[in-house]
Amino acid sequence: MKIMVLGGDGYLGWPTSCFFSKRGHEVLSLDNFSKKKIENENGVKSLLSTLTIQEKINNWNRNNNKKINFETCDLLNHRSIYKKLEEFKPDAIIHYAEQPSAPYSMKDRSSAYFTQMNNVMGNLNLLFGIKKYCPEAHLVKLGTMGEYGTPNIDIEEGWLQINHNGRSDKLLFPKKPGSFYHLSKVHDTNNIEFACRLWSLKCTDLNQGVVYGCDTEELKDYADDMGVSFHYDDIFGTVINRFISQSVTSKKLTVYGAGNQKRAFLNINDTLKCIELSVNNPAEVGEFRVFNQYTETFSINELSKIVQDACSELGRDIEIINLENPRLEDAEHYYNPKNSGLISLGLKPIKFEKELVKSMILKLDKHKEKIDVKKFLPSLKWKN
Ligand code: USQ
Repeated sequence: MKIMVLGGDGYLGWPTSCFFSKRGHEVLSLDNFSKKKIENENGVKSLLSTLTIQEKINNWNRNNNKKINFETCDLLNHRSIYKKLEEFKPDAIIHYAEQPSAPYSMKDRSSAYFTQMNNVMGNLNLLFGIKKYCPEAHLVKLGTMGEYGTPNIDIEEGWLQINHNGRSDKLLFPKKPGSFYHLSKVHDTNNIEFACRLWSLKCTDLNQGVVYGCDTEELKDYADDMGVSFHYDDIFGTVINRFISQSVTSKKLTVYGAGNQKRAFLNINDTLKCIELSVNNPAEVGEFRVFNQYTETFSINELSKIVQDACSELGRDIEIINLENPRLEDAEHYYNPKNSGLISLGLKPIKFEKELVKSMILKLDKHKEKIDVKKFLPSLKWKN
């Protein structure tokens, strides 16, 4: 299959390119390096995956029959993405090419503006490009569980059957996102659903939970500078990856607020499996299909306890600290999202448990001298 990976230099884009190359697919990976620019501007960087994308791809291509091709492309430049779609004619397009950080989007006007401009307009250019050059391609788009927020009702997979004043309809599930970043994904959802209706495109929108992990099956035998882009800072680091890095440096686990907020999580290897299941089982022509892409839900307190207990088993005494929550989020809430779509396609979830935490800690131990512990404290607040 011809697979185009947008955002091919990112935490998910690089391992996804390797995953499909390993399975014999033709992969064209594109990136505009906007995340690298934000990293440089904010003084943060990945702990692993320190080679450039060209170095990583050269190493990969030396060892694998099916080569990955990489090209620079900015979705905001519609001519650039049009050309790639016209030339490559993908069967599937995996779209990660968005500014992924909620805290960054809340920094100031220009970061909120960049996030929504980059994400929403880039996605819109892509939709017009697909319509013009490859309307049969299956768009697999990364959305987020954070689009839903934490409503006081069960969260369905994208759609909700509503009965109102004696009439009934199936409508997009109501959204209550908690950052300008999460809002950008809601806007994307609306645009894609409309494009599917208007132009009979086929799309799978993956409302993904918080991803964790410092390794994938395809990259585990390579040196860590070839690995996944692993962040522990308050801008790009997700909560589990931060807790593991805090444990490695014997720092306190930074629970925001009382820690009773619940979120949906999945291992990075399960992300790859979910993408594969989506690609192998495409949406129908004109269908806007939504899967909630996560495997487990935890409160932040539950997560911190699992990490703390795993540390104890390694003979390390790690403390937990409750910091004033820098974000605007419900401190106590109902949380019952559905995730049967990908499970019914065959997903076998990896569990977040102590053994896995210990293996992450032992892997990152080798890099602990490089961790800048000043980056653990939240520097960006939702409300000043
Ligand atoms: N949190 C802490 N301590 C920390 C960091 C985070 O308690 O040191 C808490 C936050 O308050 C929040 C939860 O952990 O309640 C998740 O925060 P996060 O930074 O791990 O994840 P988030 O900002 O929600 O965003 C991440 C990815 C984003 C993706 C999203 C999925 O960066 O790209 O869309 O996870 S979801 O959260 O389901 O929307």
